[in-house]
Amino acid sequence: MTEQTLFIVKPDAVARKLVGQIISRFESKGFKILKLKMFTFTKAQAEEFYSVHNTKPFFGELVSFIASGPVVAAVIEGNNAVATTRLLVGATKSFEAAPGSIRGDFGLGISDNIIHASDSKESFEKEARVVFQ
Ligand code: FUP
Repeated sequence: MTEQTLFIVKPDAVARKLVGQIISRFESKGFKILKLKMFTFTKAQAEEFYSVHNTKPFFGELVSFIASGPVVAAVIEGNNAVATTRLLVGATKSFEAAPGSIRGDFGLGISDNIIHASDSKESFEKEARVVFQ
């Protein structure tokens, strides 16, 4: 089923010049890029983006990290986009993520885990609204 989802190349990956390699993985997999934007989150925008986590102990760290430098956000489209993108991204803790996944190949961190991807259609709709207005 054709779906859309959103991913964000996080500040750690932008700083490490991994943007091209990461976007390339989604293109190689067959997804179509519908929207692409480089920007830096304001603190308020980051708090809204991550509002589902606002009771978690790591919320402050999460918000300050995502707002710490430029990110690249994309809306992509393709078959089973939400679940397949999560597979390409890999487990949350990069040091546990499977080799072959983006986090598994490029990172070691938890907050600084290279990439964010929407985890449901509802999350995609909310996150796309926050990022692309
Ligand atoms: P994911 O969907 O894989 O990005 O992971 P979650 O939605 O569970 O977590 C969102 C973000 O919170 C992760 F990208 C990293 C951060 N996080 C922490 O910093 N500490 C934790 O213990 C869990 C998540």
